[in-house]
Amino acid sequence: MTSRPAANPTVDRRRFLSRAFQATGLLLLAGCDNLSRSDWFQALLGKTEQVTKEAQRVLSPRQAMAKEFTLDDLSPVFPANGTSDPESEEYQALAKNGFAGWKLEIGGLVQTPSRLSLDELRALPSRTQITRHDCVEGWSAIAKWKGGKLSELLERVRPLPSARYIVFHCADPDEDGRPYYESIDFEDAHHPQTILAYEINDLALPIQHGAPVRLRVERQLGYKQAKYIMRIELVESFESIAGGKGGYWEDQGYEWYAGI
Ligand SMILES: Nc1nc2c(c(=O)[nH]1)N[C@H]1C(S)=C(S)[C@@H](COP(=O)(O)O)O[C@H]1N2
Ligand SMILES: [Mo]
Repeated sequence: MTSRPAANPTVDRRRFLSRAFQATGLLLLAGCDNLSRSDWFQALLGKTEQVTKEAQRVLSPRQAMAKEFTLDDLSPVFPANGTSDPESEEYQALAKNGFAGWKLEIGGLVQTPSRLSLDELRALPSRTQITRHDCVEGWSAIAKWKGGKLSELLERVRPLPSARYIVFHCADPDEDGRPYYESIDFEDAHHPQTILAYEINDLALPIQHGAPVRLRVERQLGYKQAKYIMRIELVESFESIAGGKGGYWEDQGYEWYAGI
């Protein structure tokens, strides 16, 4: 996931020194309020501003952006994986009507529990991004996704201070009746590339990819990208949900934080 090692050792060394400098600047920033008036520190601040993005990558890699691609990079075929058509009667009825009757329920630890139609979700500030999806089963594919920003949705429902995780409940139970679900924390929920996607490659999300809405949380692996989202629940802990590990695959031993 990190950038390839540079072939040129001088460039490598320069990168290292510049990162060390940035990190030092930020550490000073964190600890030395009283230095902010001195000239040299103002100068350092100016420099720091230019490189803050880089420095953040070093100090808090979870806030870094996932790599974005161009239209030329789109995969000719984007495979469907896991459920490709939920069997439940409720879902089938919604699909028949083009999801006109679908409402996304957002509840749990929020001040304003809400139900949003697809049109209301489409009216949220959105983001479009071309990213690579990596499945643990060994395939990757690049697609263009458009969706409402999860951060904007959360702002509207006003999370209570005790809320720590966002749980996505999906429409597709497995053969044993265990529903697919996933969860992320607020750091990922507020990441600019975390969206509730309703379009893939400029088309309404088809059923195989999670219609009407699926999660894109681009710094993590495929199984975190919950499809067929019916309900979002804010919780303090996911211990009492299903197997207690925060997701369908997590309950079967996968990592909860599936960073790439
Ligand atoms: N509801 C639901 N979401 C899901 C799955 C699933 O079976 N059900 N499979 C996951 C896995 S393992 C992957 S790789 C991706 C596949 O997304 P795609 O079908 O759009 O390729 O969805 C993820 N989200
Ligand atoms: Mo996957």
